[in-house]
Amino acid sequence: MKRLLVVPAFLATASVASAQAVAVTLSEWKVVMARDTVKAGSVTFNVKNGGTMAHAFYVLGEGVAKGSREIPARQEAPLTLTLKPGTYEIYCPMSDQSHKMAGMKGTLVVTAADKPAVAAPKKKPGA
Ligand SMILES: [Cu+2]
Repeated sequence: MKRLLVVPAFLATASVASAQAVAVTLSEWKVVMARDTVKAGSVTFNVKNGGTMAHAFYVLGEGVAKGSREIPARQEAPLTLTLKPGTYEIYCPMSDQSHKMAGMKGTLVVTAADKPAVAAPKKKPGA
């Protein structure tokens, strides 16, 4: 029996502090995202094809219509998008969307970016 060596992809992607990374795993016939809610801004999807045939990852909504390249089985590809708040459809666009119809789809919710955690100091009256 062969053992699979799994190297965490996120170890290499922490260069930009504000960027969010979402691990995505494609297989027959699912799209599994490490999280389905992100904050508005730059989001990098680290898309891994864990299946046995080629898949891809596509994001549609709020004026965004972009996808990864076609990813051969057992390979990975990153996809970085700038997303604004809203609801996005994610799916595999392969084979005339028959993969999507087979279940490779999901929903991504983008929330407004964080407000500053610390409130601005109040001005003292009459200062
Ligand atoms: Cu697919």
